[in-house]
Amino acid sequence: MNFATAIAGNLNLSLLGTRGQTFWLPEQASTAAGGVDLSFYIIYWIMVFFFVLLMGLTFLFVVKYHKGVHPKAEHTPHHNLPMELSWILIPLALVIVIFWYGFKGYMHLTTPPANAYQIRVEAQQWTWGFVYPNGGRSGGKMVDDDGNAVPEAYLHVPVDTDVVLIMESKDVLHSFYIPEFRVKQDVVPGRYTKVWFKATKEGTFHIFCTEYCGKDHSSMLSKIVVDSKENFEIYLEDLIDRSDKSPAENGEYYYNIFGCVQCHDTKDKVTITGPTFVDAFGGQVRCVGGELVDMDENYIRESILDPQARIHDGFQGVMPTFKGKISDEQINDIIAYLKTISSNVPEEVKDALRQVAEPGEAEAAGEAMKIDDGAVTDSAAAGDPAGEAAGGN
Ligand code: HEC
Ligand SMILES: [Cu+2]
Repeated sequence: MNFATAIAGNLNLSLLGTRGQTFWLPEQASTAAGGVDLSFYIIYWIMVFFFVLLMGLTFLFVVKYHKGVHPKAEHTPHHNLPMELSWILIPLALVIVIFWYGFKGYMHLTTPPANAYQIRVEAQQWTWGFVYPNGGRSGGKMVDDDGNAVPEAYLHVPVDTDVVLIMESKDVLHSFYIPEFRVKQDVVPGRYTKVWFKATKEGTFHIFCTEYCGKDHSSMLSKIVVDSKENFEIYLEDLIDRSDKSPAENGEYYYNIFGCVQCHDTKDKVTITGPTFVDAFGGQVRCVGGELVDMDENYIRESILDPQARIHDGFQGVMPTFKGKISDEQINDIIAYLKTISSNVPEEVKDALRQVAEPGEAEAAGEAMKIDDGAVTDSAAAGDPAGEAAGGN
């Protein structure tokens, strides 16, 4: 590959631009890009060569053997061994070369290194979700309802590191594509698929869904941010430390990154796929079968973990379960958020949920815990002789 790359580089086969982009292909930002582009341009230049040759000869022969010049048609020769051998052997050599580079590139792309850094990807109509090894999450819609970019939605990876994405779909067939990395892989419901890469440049690149997956397929976009290794560590830490945010803020954050935003409105009181959350909390919901349910903490929790248990009348039971994916704490934050957007909840309660717990308050709470601990220790101490007595027996 090195030899060929060197030749390709010297001849500038791919018309390489300054940022590694070429005439037909975008910037190269992963270790896979060079090989993919090389295969592409080998085929491309072979085709250019034969196109020019064939069209040129066709034109030449039309002129040379025109009826006016050669009024009488002649028989063509029956055999010409050297010629026949040449049109067998030359194309054979060419397809072997194409196969060799294609196969090597394919094996490279489909075999993730064993020690690659693992990030899980969850595809759903119509967002991407990313789960990091420390439990942190990013993902969701790239642009909020007011048209502002949502950087929390982006996938972050460290530069110069083998990264493997283990991908699953919650609903239909999607396809994960990063043009600058030259990687693309179907994301199939009911099974895991993998894609791996080693990003070579820090920066931000596009993620597309390239499998038509329903109404909003064209907006199933995200971005991948390639961080320096140090910045990636900081990003990971920040992702799980959300103690500087209020419960309502955290709830809104989780509502976005878990993709609730795709199906539930929180601003305009409109029905998307599911019911709106505006003024929902504290009200009542009529379920299929006629049962009237209070829209309270328990109903929200049940809806998230077991959405099919009770279906809101007039809606379809298409909500996926988040059991095993969402923590109790995250559910609590979402409930807090839903309270703050309901007029059924008193203002004082909402204000409290919008407060960030002060470090001082947390300390005070810690002290209260210590006092409790003391009480526990005391009673345990009191119980000790009994324990010893039991041991003595
Ligand atoms: C694919 C679309 C979809 C996604 C994603 C989704 N939901 Fe739903 N959700 C629905 C639909 C449809 C209903 C109504 C049918 C039912 O009750 O299951 C619903 C019902 C609910 C209800 C009950 C409300 C009511 O009026 O009955 C709650 C609470 C809820 N969802 C919360 C969430 C949360 C929180 C998330 C994200 C963690 C989420 N949903 C993600 C589609 C979705
Ligand atoms: Cu898709």
